[in-house]
Amino acid sequence: MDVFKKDGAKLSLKFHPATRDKEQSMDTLKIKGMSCKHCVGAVEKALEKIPGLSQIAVNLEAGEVTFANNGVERQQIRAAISKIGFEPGA
Ligand SMILES: [Cu+2]
Repeated sequence: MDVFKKDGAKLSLKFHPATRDKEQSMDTLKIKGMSCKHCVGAVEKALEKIPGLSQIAVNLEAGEVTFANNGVERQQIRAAISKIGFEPGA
């Protein structure tokens, strides 16, 4: 988590294969259909179950979720959102 507070540190990790599993990138995904904090909670819960995702933050106003992704296929994330009744963006 601290890694993302220091740009220099994040960059240097990329050049060290041994630290690869600590390497993460922040992703954003649009989500249609969220209307209240319960929707937000449902999306957060669904994504927290996926190993490799962390720092999950849903923005209701923007209709999107931001997360740190350590190697999870985008399609898998979209499927988890569809499964609970929301419409993920591309
Ligand atoms: Cu709701």
